[in-house]
Amino acid sequence: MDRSFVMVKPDGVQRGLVGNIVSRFEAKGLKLVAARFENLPETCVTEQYKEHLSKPFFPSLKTYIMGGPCFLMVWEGRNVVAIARKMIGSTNPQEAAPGTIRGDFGIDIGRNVIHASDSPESAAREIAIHFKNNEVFSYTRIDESVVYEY
Ligand code: D4T
Repeated sequence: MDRSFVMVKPDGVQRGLVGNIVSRFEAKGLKLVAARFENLPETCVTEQYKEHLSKPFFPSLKTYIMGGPCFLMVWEGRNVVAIARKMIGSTNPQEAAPGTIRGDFGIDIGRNVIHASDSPESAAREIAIHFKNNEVFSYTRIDESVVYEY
């Protein structure tokens, strides 16, 4: 099954949105296979956002992400990477469609509530940054036989 790395950013945690966000992914039929809170160390933030290191917004992005605990998750499901990106919406919450997480909960691009991997390759890289193999769990959700068309 496919996996994606999804992270509620500090603004989402501080606004009490973790439960709502987890509920949306669970109700979609996706399976939560790893989760924990963490104050991300600088090394993880620079590794996570390495393609943005030279961008003008990187210093404020780093301060924001390190400004409080993040809620880190791995979600599993068929085509989960593309599904999660659709569920979180466009990077700029003002352009994100209503019904998406950023569209429903955000206003500024620098406070866009949530991250989700943008490709299967990014997902594998990001999961390896944040989780050890034994922190990602394997179990069966009892609704899998009705969520998927076999
Ligand atoms: P993340 O990686 O956080 O899920 O965001 P996206 O994948 O949707 O968007 P991104 O990589 O282009 O941007 C990473 C992160 O930087 C912030 N950002 C971005 C910002 O503060 N100002 C900007 O102009 C841009 C482009 C928001 C998300």
